[in-house]
Amino acid sequence: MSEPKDTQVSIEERFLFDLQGFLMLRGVLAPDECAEFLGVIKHLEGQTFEDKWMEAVGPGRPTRETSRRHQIRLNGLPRLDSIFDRLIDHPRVVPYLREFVGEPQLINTWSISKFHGAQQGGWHRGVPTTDYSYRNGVIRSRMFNLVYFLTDNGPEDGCIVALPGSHKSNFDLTWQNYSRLELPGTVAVTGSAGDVLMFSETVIHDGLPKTTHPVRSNLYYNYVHAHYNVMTREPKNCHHFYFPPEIRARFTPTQRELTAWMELARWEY
Ligand SMILES: O=C(O)CCC(=O)C(=O)O
Repeated sequence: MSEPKDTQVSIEERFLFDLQGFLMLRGVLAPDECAEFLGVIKHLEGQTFEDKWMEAVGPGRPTRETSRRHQIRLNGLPRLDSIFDRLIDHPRVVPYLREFVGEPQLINTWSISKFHGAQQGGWHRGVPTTDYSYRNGVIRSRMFNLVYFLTDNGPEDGCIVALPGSHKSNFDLTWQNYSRLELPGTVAVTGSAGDVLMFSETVIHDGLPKTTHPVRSNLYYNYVHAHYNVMTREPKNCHHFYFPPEIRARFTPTQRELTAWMELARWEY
């Protein structure tokens, strides 16, 4: 895999991403596309999954997680429906993946639907601040998340909340001592259905409580640099990270390139 020479990412976007640790892309999905994804998510959320793979590999994260009240999370989206393949290499986001990650590889995919009454989750970052760098004119975010908003994410809809600049903060606070927007500098990251939030996983973030009634559903596509060892990260989640050959056989060349690590990993049971 080689580093791209040309970039479609503007200097203003590079500036803002480096400053904040995240960027919004507006209007990536059309309303009918959001409706199509929402229909599939709703159908899947109503199903039960046997997760027989756990018999062979031991306990892990279930496909359908409901441990948080008023919230449903589905793990390993392309395993559940081929509709999710197309977001692996959405043409609007691929230039940003290449610009900010360098050699991006898809590691994890999930959805979160939040319903009225869902509570704040807990502040976190996926990787330490040392996994963000700017050197010789090149931004590198070792772990990078794309969040596709399928519904509006208003401030009361349980939207994501983030601390701009925390991808290079030199101080850590006891994050969990601060609820909602009390953590100094935090902002509610709002947007409309069809928008995409892109952020470095070094940014401190969380989800706000949901006080409104219509469901809020987002899709999360998490990428790492090719040098990152995917399978040691979270052994209980490997089933959802890894797609078997029969799934990758239907992928486009770019989708295969962005999941190439799966040809090297052994995950048979
Ligand atoms: O969408 C949310 O409520 C927060 C999601 C989040 O922080 C995560 O999945 O890591």
